[in-house]
Amino acid sequence: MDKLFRIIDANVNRASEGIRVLEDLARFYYDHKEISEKLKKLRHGIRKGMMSCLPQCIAERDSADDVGVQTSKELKLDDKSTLFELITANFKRLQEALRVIEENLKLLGEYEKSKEYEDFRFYSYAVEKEFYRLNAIADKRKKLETDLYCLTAEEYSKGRSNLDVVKALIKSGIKIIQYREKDKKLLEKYRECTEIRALTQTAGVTFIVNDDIHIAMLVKADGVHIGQDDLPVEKVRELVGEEMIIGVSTHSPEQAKAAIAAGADYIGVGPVFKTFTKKDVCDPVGLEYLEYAVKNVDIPFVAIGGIKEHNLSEVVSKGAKCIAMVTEIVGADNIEEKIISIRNQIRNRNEMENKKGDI
Ligand code: TZP
Ligand code: MG
Repeated sequence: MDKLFRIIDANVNRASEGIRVLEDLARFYYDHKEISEKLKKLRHGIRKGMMSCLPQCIAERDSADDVGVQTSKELKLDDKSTLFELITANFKRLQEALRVIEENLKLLGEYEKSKEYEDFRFYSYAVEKEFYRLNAIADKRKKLETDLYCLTAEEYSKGRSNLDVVKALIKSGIKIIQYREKDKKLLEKYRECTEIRALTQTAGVTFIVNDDIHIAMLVKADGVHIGQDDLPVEKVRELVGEEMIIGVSTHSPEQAKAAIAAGADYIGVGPVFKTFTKKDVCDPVGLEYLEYAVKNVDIPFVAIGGIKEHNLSEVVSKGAKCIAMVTEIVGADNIEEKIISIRNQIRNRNEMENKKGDI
């Protein structure tokens, strides 16, 4: 029976090492204090629970003669290439180790203690779920990192189809495209979105569908964008899951706070200026709400509404990092040239602002 301590020893180490990998990811990669603390406490609990039998564990330890080491090297089953794989592997390592400890403690007549390790295991399932959410948020943030957010609007596209516009946007290096189409039938919208999804997928462009959650889900878009009068964000999340981006149009600090609390991944901030593109939109909120967002909103946000080349610098100098334009781009004679010109302006203005900051 003493050999059972060898198994327990190996699995306390296995569990603690698995947690360490996760704890350091939470702490240094995701900067997430709460999850890193939870994992730290779990690691201490697992070690502390075994302190009383540490002498027997050490006595039975014989890593030099472990018959499993060579197998592990030969099989290379532990190779990984994504963070997701790393996270999954280490939670599984932790949970399997806890189960092994649990079972062996029973044989050693330590039933009560085995139940403590069962509790640790169940706790780890809950933290695993939180961790996956963290990973999903990080993935979604990466998809939202860009300067220019473009939307379709066929009626302002100078006779070009939504698809033609999307192709021109992709060719110009645009990294986020929203399909926004208020006048077409559902089936036509679905068909267009299917094609746009294929094009954006190939090009590595983030694709967001406005309003139609079911279309976003069916075509496997990266995200869905909803307004204040659409379904509540929490309910949309229930439908689309953690991996899909949810964007919400907001027009005031109160709406921003509510959207963030409800789990939005980014918010639209606007309309900054008067716009005729959105029919049912409120009056412009001006640069004031944008200033609020720059100072207070800690999720990605997109400045939108009436932004054109001639007023772009005002928006950039207020600190907006991502700017959405509809008619200015889809209605341009030459979309590619327009985008080059807008991007130059954004870059120049940012450089000016940075220089000001250096003085
Ligand atoms: N949401 C707030 S304003 C707006 C949307 C979709 C329309 C912006 O269009 P434009 O042509 O850039 O003013
Ligand atoms: Mg809407």
